[in-house]
Amino acid sequence: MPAEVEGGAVPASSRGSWTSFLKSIASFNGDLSSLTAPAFILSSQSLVEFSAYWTENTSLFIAPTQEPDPAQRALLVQKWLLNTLKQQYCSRSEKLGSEKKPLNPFLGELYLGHWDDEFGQTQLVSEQVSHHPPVTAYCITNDKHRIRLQGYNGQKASFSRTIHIKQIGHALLTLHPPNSDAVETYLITLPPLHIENLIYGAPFVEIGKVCHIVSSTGYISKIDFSGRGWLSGKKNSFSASLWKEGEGSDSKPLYSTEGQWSDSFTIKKGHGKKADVVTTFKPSDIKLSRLNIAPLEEQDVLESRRAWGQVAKAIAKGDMDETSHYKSRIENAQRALRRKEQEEKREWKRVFFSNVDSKDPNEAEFGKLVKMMMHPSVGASTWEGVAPDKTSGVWRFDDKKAAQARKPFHEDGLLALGEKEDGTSAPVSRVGTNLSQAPTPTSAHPHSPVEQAKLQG
Ligand code: HC3
Repeated sequence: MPAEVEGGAVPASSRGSWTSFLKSIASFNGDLSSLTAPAFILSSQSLVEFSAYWTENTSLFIAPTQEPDPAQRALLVQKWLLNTLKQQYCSRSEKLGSEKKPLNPFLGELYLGHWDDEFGQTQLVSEQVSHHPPVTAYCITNDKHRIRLQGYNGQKASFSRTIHIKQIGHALLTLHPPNSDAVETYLITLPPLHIENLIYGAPFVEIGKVCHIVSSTGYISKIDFSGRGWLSGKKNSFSASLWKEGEGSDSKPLYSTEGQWSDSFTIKKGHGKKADVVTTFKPSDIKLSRLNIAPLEEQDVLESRRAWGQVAKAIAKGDMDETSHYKSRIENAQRALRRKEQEEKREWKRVFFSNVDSKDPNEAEFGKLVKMMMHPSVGASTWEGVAPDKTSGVWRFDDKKAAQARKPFHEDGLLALGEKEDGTSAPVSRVGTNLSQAPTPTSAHPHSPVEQAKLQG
């Protein structure tokens, strides 16, 4: 069947389940983790890994730290961000043929690694800081070049013709200009997305609306996204402008950039017909650095690849009974642990991140940037990037905690996964003190149709 007909990209044996999936998403409740997807669309990559997409282009990430001129620095930040979009939003569908359903990280799941290249070491820490609602926090630091990106994000989905996803949260980039101890901060907003091509069974992501970058140096970037069939008629189109607060505007910018973020774009000085081309740029020309992560046997039990190892193997084999069994083992152990924490009136300890209060003196700069972004001249008056009720707080990397963090990161690590030392299943009731509420041990029904039906990506 050609891919362009309804369900055409779906394997013949899965067409029925794809149709049921399409019917089910029309009425789902906004929590992406509750979507039950057919087996062929499940990915073995957890969402906690997605944080790495921000800086695989290390050369562009580091570039602003080498630039003495603040306007050029702000332009380099914009260029880096535009460049991350291909990795963040279409690398998976390019590689796998469609956007798969990632694994829902469990609370405390970690993804740790570092890029080692000519720019020194850039370290990545990504931690699932909330499960309901799901929120991932990350911090990426290059000490040699004194630059750090940190942020957190959750997603809120809705259905109207397709799946629409609002990203809740934000990113903060801090850096030092060359030979200076001054710190400058860039607040980056996260654009909304929608899923295209669902009906044909080969979904891909498109970015919508707007993304802003506001800086403590007064520079403002606005990126307007337009999908296929709008403005230029080309997919992943955008137009961006950069101006200085009080000295220009969105329509009278210092620099304007246009093109397709997944293909090529042109940066011009000024705007309109008289603007001079500064450079034309292709994200695919940029060398991406490979993230180094510890071998599985050296990983902490809560590190993503180690924790989901058996699920990933089962997905790769296409064995859905086994996938369901190992996924349920983690999910049931998590539920039992949450109950135990509730009974003991304690909370799961986050290893690297803490919740901050808006009154915290360290948050003053952030407060100023939020004000700047909400100013009518910038046009982000409806920004939802700080909504502690929707992200279980406002999350920041906690250097003190990080300095003390040692493997094993949690005493309850194996119990949190429902595992014993030898990798076999721990009886889940060991975790729950209230036996009447203890979930069914997952090992009891690894192949039951009920477990299969519950299978979620
Ligand atoms: C919506 C999404 C999960 C969230 C992903 C996020 C927003 C995560 C943070 C990253 O920085 C950027 C990012 C990129 C892609 C987003 C994913 C695309 C698809 C996935 C859905 C949960 C999958 C929906 C299922 C299906 C079968 C339609 O693909």
